[in-house]
Amino acid sequence: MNKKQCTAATKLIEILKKQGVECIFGLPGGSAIPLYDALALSDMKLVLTRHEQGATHMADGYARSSGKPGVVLVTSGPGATNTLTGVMTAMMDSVPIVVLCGQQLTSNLGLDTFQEADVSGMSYPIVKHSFLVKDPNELPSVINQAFHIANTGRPGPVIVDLPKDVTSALIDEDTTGEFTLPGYVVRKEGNLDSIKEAAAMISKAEKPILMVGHGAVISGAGQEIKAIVEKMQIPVTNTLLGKGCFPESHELNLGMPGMHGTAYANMALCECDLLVSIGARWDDRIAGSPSDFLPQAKKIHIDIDPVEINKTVQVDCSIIGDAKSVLNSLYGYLEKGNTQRWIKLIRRLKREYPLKYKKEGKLRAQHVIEEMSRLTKGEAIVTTDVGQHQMWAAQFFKTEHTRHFLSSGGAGTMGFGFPAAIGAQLANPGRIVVAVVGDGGFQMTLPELSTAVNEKLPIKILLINNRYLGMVRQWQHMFYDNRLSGVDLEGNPDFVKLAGAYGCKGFRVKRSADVRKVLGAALAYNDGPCIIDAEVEKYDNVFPMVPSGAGLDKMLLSMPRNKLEKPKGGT
Ligand SMILES: Cc1ncc(C[n+]2csc(CCOP(=O)(O)OP(=O)(O)O)c2C)c(N)n1
Repeated sequence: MNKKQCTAATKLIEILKKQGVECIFGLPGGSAIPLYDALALSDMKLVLTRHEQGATHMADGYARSSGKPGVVLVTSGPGATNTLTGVMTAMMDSVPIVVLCGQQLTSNLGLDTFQEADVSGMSYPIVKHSFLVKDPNELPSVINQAFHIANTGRPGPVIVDLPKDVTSALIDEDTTGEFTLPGYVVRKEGNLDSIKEAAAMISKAEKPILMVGHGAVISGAGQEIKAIVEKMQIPVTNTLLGKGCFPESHELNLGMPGMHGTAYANMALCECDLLVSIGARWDDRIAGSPSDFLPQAKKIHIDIDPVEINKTVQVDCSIIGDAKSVLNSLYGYLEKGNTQRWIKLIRRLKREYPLKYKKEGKLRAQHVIEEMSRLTKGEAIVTTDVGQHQMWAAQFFKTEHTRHFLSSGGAGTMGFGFPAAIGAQLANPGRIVVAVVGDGGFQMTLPELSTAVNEKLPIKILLINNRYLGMVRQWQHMFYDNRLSGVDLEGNPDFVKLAGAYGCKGFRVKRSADVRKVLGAALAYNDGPCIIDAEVEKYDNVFPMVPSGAGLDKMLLSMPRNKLEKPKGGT
């Protein structure tokens, strides 16, 4: 080997380090061996996962909780296609991950050779960008571009497909990997005229609400939101992914709006005269019927991605820019109005329509989640899976800090919660990490228990075990005459024994009276992951509920006596 040359794979690891990468999540295979070989020769940490989907959700949880891109390294063909659910999950929620895929030799591409799959081609609808590298000399620049694209503007996943001959080739050791991307422009500051227009609308509104979404979390706009709320006395509702950006203990916090939002958030939205979306995209869990969404209210939309403006809900004023920067300049133009009567009404709604659940009878999921929230005092990083437990976590796990509530919002990917907790715990070694999962979704990425045990991560897996695919059962109960079809999880394992088999600790709780004691013991156990198998009421439903496709004014506070029509929305 010429002294001044190194393999492109070695260069790649060097560039990852320069990008600040601390660890890589993945699983090897033939076409990725040169990359794993370069890893072995470096001091980069590898987290060996049991499945590539798990690796992708780990990188995602790492990124959501830290703000730094997560990195995945897998092999070609099935290794690469196994990442696609995780890539779609990251895309739907604007999460920066870089997925490096081994690939067949460039000379074999298109010949249906062993484990050849056109992953860059098949990924285009679900990535921010995909690269297929054919020239080893371009690899360093492409890797730098991948990080730049993933983590600037509206973040998102980037796939880099790396043929084996490319990663094995020798390249100049001095290659720095510079690049220019003239077509890729990120607008940070908002248009000043639009900012002034928005400020005037907010200043004169009598019943305004701020709706804070993931864009506000990503831009780190928490302080700016708090400053505006306190100056203007405006209540705040946070989307599922906006949880924690504005403290939920604040008296002007309304919690989550929409399908399973708080009654007081939905009622206040139906009354407001101005709704300001800060990095929230009016998604169909909130604006079930976008064409007549809150017709009484003027709407302002602040978003870094111009594509989101007027995509579903038509707005009166839009500002394209980074939330933190836009709110910073907006603050200076705001003149305090009078929202006293509005705040009085908000207080009354919060008092009269609190979140509630039955305390008597069998153990309730809400009780277990609420107690875990109480014991961790808003300081835990919480990940969720998808289903009823996710919505109860959104309702009852109070979040005080930004990047402390991680959930698959847009994609609703079952199997996300537990591996995301592994990524979050690795990025935040000193924090308590709680994964709230259902017995259905947990079993989709369960083998990652080995990964968590190997890494000795003290994750608390709070398993809300109702022995059903609960959220689907709820819909069949409410809208399909309780004809249960394909939802009974008969055949579940004994999760405490299962924990033992993986070398992790298992706890079980069946009675309300034992909840505090068992959760306390789990929180005190820090030698590795533990499963808390909470055997909860099987037939509980999540309320409030706005049937999919309906307006917020159609919210149900409990199961009505009359037969319900099938929901109009798609999901
Ligand atoms: C990968 C995937 N498959 C199917 C679904 C559809 N789905 C949404 S919620 C749900 C039930 C989840 O059951 P469980 O994990 O036990 O949680 P629970 O609702 O009981 O709390 C299903 C099947 C999904 N969101 N993701």
